[in-house]
Amino acid sequence: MTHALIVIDVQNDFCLNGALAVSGGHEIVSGVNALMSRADAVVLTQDWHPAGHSSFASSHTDKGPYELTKMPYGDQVLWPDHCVQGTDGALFRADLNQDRADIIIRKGYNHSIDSYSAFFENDQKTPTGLEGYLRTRGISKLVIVGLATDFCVNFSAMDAAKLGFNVTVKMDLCRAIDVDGSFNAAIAGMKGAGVTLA
Ligand code: VGL
Ligand code: ZN
Repeated sequence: MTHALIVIDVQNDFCLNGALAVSGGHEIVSGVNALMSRADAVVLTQDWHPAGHSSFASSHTDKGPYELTKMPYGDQVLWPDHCVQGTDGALFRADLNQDRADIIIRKGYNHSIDSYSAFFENDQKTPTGLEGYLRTRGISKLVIVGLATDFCVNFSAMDAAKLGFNVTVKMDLCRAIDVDGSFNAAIAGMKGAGVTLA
């Protein structure tokens, strides 16, 4: 089966000393690089927000980071400013092998909608185009790794499973944020959706 390695958001802001650092985020990079040679296709995703993005707590006078707010499309966790377009924090970790990437999917660039998933924005209907890319390349199996397990990895894996891809998440090559039980909820959700957790 033709398989793609989907590397989620291995960017400076999600790693050591980053604006939204995920504990141990930098530890996965060498293992992720090692998986690339075995994949038929390599996709990197890049969280890519305009300054003042609606998912930033700093854009809401009444809320702080990690608090929930209501958006027209549903509940949204508010984050510290991160992965702002053109900043060093939005760059991939320097030690990530970007040369092997066939395509880089950017997401979160619409000011008023966040996008955790590599497939759809958080309104769950605006596509990024990744589904079409994978299907036209004849790819049916996805191995997903990256940051963060409970947000962008989880949402990407859930959408991929709903779209009918055969999905494996390699847990040792992911790290979580874990706000308000989000890690356990993500694990339960992915298992329920038929995602293989390896
Ligand atoms: C992510 C929160 C906000 C992620 C991105 O990559 O998991 N989390 N933006
Ligand atoms: Zn983001």
